[in-house]
Amino acid sequence: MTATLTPNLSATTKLALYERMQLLRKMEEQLVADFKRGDVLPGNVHLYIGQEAVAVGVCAHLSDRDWITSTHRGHGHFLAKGGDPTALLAEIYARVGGPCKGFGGTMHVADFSKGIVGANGIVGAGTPIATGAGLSAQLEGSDRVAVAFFGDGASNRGTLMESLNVAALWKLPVIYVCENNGFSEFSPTDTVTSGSIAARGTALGVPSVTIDGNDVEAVWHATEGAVTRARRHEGPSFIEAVTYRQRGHAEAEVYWLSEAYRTDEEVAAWIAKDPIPRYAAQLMRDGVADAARLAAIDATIAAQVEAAATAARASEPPSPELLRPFMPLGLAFHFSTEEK
Ligand SMILES: Cc1ncc(C[n+]2csc(CCOP(=O)(O)OP(=O)(O)O)c2C)c(N)n1
Repeated sequence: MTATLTPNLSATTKLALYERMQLLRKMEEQLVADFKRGDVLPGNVHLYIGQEAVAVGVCAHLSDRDWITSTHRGHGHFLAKGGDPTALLAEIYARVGGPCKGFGGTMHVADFSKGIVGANGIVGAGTPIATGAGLSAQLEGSDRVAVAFFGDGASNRGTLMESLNVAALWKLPVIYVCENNGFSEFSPTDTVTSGSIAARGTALGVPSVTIDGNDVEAVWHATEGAVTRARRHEGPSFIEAVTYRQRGHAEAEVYWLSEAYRTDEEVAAWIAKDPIPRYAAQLMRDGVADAARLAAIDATIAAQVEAAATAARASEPPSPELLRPFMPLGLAFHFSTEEK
């Protein structure tokens, strides 16, 4: 992978990384509260809390012309890539203001105008889609790049090997970002995953690194090299970002599970390495911002999230009429004759 290009980030960049991570965190804290209250959230959600440094450090290098594909745990990727917070909550709340007009929900948030090709409920389905986006960039001769975000569980799917193979062979501008968050549903990674995840890229000649995914600047630097390489048409890269899923696999798991699959001590040890307080401490230590400045950023984000939640709740549930163009012919005929 390309050596470090920008050794020192500017104070503006550092504060922007902090601010964006807080947006992701506070949006999902809103969802934790919504789930507990049970009034606006019509179903389950998979939260990204604890992994914010990955999406934010990667997407800081991307413009609206670049693409990302995401996973069932996709809210963070959507927001890091510049997706609209109100639209995101409206989709999750099943309201017409969402990108799928409330019919898709949490696992189908997308915004093509921002290069967000979409979250995806099928584990491992995003890697071939990002690879196809990379192929389209190559065919049009542009410097666009595509990023596939996926989990350690998805790294065991054949789709990843197929994607890496063709991307390496054709030197496609794709960055494969595996978020190794310690679990595939309720299975610890080392009980279902052989060998090193980054070695899956190395085996096919793709420059691959394993980094601390809770260190937003480490993610930023690794991605800078990978994006530069991709924009120069030098081919794909693979980043394994080691992080931790602080919440459950899904918020609803408290109703499904009869026994714990991890200890409180393990969770606490990782919360002590939470990427956001850790970065706040670093910014203060380095004199980039004092506590008051960071508190002001936090307050601004909290107000933004509250406004987004209020606006999303005010959005109407979608009318069944909106489904008509997508109905099978027979059902559409039934509806049309019923009205007469
Ligand atoms: C093809 C497929 N197989 C199984 C599932 C069920 N499933 C949903 S999430 C998940 C675990 C995914 O783990 P990982 O890729 O590590 O992502 P994480 O949940 O940790 O973010 C599984 C097995 C699915 N949605 N799709």
